[in-house]
Amino acid sequence: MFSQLPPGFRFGTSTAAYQIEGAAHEDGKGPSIWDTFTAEPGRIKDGSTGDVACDHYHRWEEDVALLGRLGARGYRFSVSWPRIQPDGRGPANPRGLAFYDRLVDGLLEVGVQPMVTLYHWDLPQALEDDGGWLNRDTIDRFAEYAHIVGEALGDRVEHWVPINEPNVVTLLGYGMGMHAPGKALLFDSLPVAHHLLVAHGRATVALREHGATSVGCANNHAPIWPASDSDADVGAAKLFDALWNGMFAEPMLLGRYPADLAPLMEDLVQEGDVADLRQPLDFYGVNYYNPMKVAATADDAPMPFELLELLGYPTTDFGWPIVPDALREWLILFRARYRAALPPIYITESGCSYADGPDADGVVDDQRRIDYLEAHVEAVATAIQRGVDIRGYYTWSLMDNFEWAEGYTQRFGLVHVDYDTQVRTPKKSFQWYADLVAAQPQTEQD
Ligand code: GCO
Repeated sequence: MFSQLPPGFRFGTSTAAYQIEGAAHEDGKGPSIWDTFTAEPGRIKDGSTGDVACDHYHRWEEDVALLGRLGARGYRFSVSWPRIQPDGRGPANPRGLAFYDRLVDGLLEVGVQPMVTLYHWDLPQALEDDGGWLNRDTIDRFAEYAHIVGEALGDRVEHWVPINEPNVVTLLGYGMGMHAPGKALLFDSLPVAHHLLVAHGRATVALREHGATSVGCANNHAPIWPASDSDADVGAAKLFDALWNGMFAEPMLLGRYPADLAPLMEDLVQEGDVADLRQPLDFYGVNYYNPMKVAATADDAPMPFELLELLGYPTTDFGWPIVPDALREWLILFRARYRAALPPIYITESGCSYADGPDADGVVDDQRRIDYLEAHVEAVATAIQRGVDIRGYYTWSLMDNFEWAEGYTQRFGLVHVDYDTQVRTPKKSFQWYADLVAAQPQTEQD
């Protein structure tokens, strides 16, 4: 299907703890900021929570069996910090650790290699009560947590991602209030970005002390397109590009903030921070969905930019534009920009929301998802041909799950989940992906 993909190219799937596990108050797990946020009226589109989600905490063996049947060698999941340290500090909760211990062993038994995300947004509420990521002390708490998980799982996990999408945590969680913890601090959220970056570096060091041989990242990146070629719109797009993309890529890869943002960050940078945050990465994870269109705003507007709908492209059921060529071109530009500083890339998230459900025969015909995946894998394959070192593609997501502020109104899975019965139904795209994986030549170590 994609002859130009190198042998051993890794296909995988991705999920996250709060979005699939459920068991939100079970076996000693403490509350996370998402347990708090979803309980606040009006925060979630359908008023739902992750209390049950896909009940993966209890059905993990069934889900591991699905992964074995899919045959994709990679599976990216996250560890719930409050399941390990209920208050975000102190000794580990043995029942929490035991869950992930069993999960990792179960995955390895069916030939699936774990890619573990330490933080996929579910901060222990107790730490948020002390300021959360606005509080520098959370960096030390995160390093302590990384040591605990690294010691417990470091001998069996293939790839590690300390923090998922620090830009979304910063801008949506603390800047705009659209995600937990729901703070709308605008530019006063920038300390969060710095603390996340230092925490990422400290966790990388901690994981490596426990034998981790592959630590990377999972940064949400998007091509930022100005609404017009006016100086104002071009300037606004450049600023948003620095905030959304450069704010996290430049420090991780070059040990510095983008020039436009450095003056805003310099007072936050303490002795040793740059050395901490700039740990060499073994891989660079890219979460890609679509380009973003940005326009300038009026002088008295709260922010100097605004996101506009990107028209002229087909869209998913979530309304997100489908632009696989933008992924290809962005990867080529990204490599040209960072060249020797850039380690091999994994696409750690790429996927689409389509509402297709089972028909009268129980078949979920999500041909649109197949078309989407084919186009985006093709874009990756062409980028590889054009010289970008990309080692794998992890689609978001293995199964339909809790889509943050959208609740359960969006379905991203290769597997349909009936939330009333918890019945899993592999969609047509599941078999297509399984066939794609089977057609991909593996190397002996895979
Ligand atoms: C993200 C998160 C995922 C989302 C997915 C669809 O990239 O926002 O990592 O948790 O569910 O991307 O929005």
